[in-house]
Amino acid sequence: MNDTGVALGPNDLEAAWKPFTANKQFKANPRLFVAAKDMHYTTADGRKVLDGTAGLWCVNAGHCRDPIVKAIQEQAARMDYATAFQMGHPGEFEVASKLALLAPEGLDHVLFANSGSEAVDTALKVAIAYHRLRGEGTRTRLIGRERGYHGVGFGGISVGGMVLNRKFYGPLLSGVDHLPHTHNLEQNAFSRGQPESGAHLADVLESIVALHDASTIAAVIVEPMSGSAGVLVPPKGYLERLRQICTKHGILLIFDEVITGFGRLGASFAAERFGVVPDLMTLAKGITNATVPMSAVMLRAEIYQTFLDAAAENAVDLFHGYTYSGHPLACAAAKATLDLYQAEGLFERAAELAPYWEDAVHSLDDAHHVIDVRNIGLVAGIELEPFPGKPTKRAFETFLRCFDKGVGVRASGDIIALSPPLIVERGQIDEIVGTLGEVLKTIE
Ligand code: PXG
Repeated sequence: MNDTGVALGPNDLEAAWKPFTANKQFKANPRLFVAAKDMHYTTADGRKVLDGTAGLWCVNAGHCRDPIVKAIQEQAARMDYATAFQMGHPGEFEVASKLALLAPEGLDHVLFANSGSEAVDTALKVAIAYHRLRGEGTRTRLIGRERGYHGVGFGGISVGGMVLNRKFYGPLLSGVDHLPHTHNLEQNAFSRGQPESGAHLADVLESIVALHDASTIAAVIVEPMSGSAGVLVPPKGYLERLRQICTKHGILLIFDEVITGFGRLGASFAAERFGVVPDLMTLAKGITNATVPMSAVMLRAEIYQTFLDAAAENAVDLFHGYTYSGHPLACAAAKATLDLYQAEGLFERAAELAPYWEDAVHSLDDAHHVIDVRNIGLVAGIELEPFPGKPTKRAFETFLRCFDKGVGVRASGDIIALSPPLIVERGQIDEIVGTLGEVLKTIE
C-alpha cells in the first residue's frame, strides 16, 4: 500500500474490463488517478495531470468542488434513497424547477435518468409514444446522423452514426435513417467557430421525408455539436434549417445536449447558443459536474400534458423509468452544481474565455500532421493526418505522450479533442496547447 491508498499489483488489474479502452495496452501501462482537485488529477505515482478534457466532457466546474462534495455528503447521511415510482422526495422537484428556469423557453418539463444513454433512449421512446397517444401511431421512424454519438443503448446506437459502436451489435432498431454528417475539410478546414459551408445538408431531411412520408417519422435526433466524433461544429444556418423542416412536417426535433449543455459552448445550452429550440433535449454529464450519475430529458409542456391527458384516473401515464431516476444523491449534487455554475458565472466565463481559447488552439494550425483545427466555446478538435495504413495511431500516441507530460487530452480516431473545465485559467490553456504542440513535434 502506498501513501495514496493504492494496493494494486499488476495481476490485480485483470478482473475489471475497462470500457472503450485498449485493455491490453492499459493493463501493461495503467493510467490510474487517485485524487482530483479543481483542474488537476493526481496519479497513483503522485504526479499531477492537468485535465484538458473535463474528465469525459463532464467536470465543467472542476474537480471535487467543496459545495458539491458537501451537498452529497449531507444527503448521503440524511436520506440515501427514496422510492422512485409513486413516491418521491423534494430534491427531484427542486432540480427540475431549476433546470426549467435555465433551459430555453418552452422546455419546461424534466424526466430524470442516470446516464446519457438512458436519456437518449428515454427521449426516443417518449417521442414515439407521444405521436401514438395523439393518434399518429404510424410515426415510428427515427432519424439520426452519420458520426452522431448518442450513447450505447440499442436506441442510441441505432440512431448513432459511429460504425464501430454499431457494427458488432445488430440487429439494431429498424426504421432508422441517417442524415449526412457535416464534416467537410475541403470547404471548412481551420474554421473558427461555425463553418460557413454545409447548411444545405439539412435539406437531406426533405429527401428522407419524400421517401418515407412525414406520417411515418417520429423524430430527428442530433447533437447540436458532435462531440465524440471529434468536435464537428454545426455549419451556419444548419440547425435553423433542421428546425424549420421538422416543424413543417410535424417531426419532433431532439437535441442531444449531453456534452453541449451546462456552459461548454459559452451558454447554458447549445439551443441558447445557436438560437434554435428543440422539442426535447437530453442532458447528462455536467448536470452534476459528474459527481453522481444523473441525466435528464427536457421537453415541452404539451408533450408532458399529452401523456397525462391520455391516462385514466389513477393510472400510470408513462410506462418507463429507472430505479435510480431522480436519485437523492444525484439531486443533491445537481442542485449544488447548478448553484455553483450560477454563483461563479461559469457559463459567462466560458464565453469570455472562448476568444483566447480560439487563438490558442489555432496556434496549432501549422503544427506537424495537423490537417484541421476547429473550435467553439471551450471545445476544440485537432485533426491529424492518419499515419499511412494505421489510422488512430498518431492521435493515440499523442494522448499517451501528453499524459506522460502531465496534460490530459482525448483521442478519438485521428482527432484530439480538448474541452477543459470552465474554470481553466489562461496559463493552463497555454500549458495544454503548448504541451500538445511540443508532443506533436515528436510524433512520427
Ligand atoms: N449523448 C452524447 C452526445 C454523448 O456525448 C452520451 C449521449 C452517452 O452518455 P453516457 O452517460 O451514457 O456515457 C454521450 C457520452 C468522448 C466521450 O470522449 C463521449 C461520451 C462518453 C464517453 C467518451 O468523446 N459521451
